[in-house]
Amino acid sequence: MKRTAVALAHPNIALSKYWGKRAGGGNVPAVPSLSVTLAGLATTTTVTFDDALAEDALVLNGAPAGGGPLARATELLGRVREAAGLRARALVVSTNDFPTASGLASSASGFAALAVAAVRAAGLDYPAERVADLARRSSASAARSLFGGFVELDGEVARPVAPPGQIPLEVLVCVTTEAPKAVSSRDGMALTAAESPYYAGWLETAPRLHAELRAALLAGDLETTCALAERSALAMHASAFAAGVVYVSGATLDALAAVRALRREGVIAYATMDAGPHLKCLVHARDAARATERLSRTPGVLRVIRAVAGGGARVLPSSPPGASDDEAARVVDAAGPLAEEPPR
Ligand code: 2P0
Repeated sequence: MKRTAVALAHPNIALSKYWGKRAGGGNVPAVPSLSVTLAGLATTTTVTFDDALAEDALVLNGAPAGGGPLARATELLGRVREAAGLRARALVVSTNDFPTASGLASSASGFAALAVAAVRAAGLDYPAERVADLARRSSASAARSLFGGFVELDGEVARPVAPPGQIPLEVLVCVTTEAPKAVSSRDGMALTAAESPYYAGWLETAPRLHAELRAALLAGDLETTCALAERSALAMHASAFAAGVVYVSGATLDALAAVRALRREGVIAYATMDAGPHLKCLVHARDAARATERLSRTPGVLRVIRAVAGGGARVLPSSPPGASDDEAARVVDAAGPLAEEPPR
């Protein structure tokens, strides 16, 4: 027998950053974070539990994947199998409609889409919060992609805090390299915690920046929200830098200088960076075209991807070959609880 479901999730960019994990395991962040889920870029994932399969299998962007990516998918599938009392192995087919080296966290949208599709295919009746918890165990930032708009992850719990239209924000992703990152987030966090003299400072600073940013966002204050986001990114990178974990490149710093030059000209533009050299410019929507033009001609910036806030992860209708009509209908009906909120 085959049980299948398809899900879609968008990447997210943290405004207040998660960096570091609580002791004791379970992949629980040491500090709260707040992100914006991006529209227009998506991972689509199909999970098919199939009694005829001997092992789980993963196809990523059209190519069979093994090693670490397959092991991490299998770990999530194992949790779902255990909860659902299923023994069948699964075929996972996952596709990003954005380049993997774009600096957009494909693990966030990837594990969010995988969690939604696996839960649905297994027939588990989980609310979004519980699916987010499942995704968090695989990749903490993935928990935030379950929800649309502006989303908080505090300890083990992810929750939406404001709708996509809360502030007129555009995110300009400045791609600075096509190469994969040298140090994974996971390793970078572990090194920072173990070796940075400034990690304690980060742990003390991050919750305060997060609370201030959250309050500014809820007040509809775009400029303070973005200014605090830049502070959070710089504090995170400073703590990592001191452990020898350097994600920025010369191009990142040139783009940062361009963002600051825009600011001196009166544009509301701030910068954030994640575990790689790409810079994301947080800009007022009215100035997004001007900022894109400026950043596009900054040396070292290969291209600029524009994005706005979007919706949460959701089940897509599917009529898999071999599924009974009942099964196909069940998957379609199931789109309800995790459906995207209507556009605003
Ligand atoms: C964030 N990042 O808040 C921070 C800022 C990157 C820099 O969350 O170990 O892939 O799988 O939980 O979620 C990237 O880390 O790490 C991340 P794991 P994840 O977006």
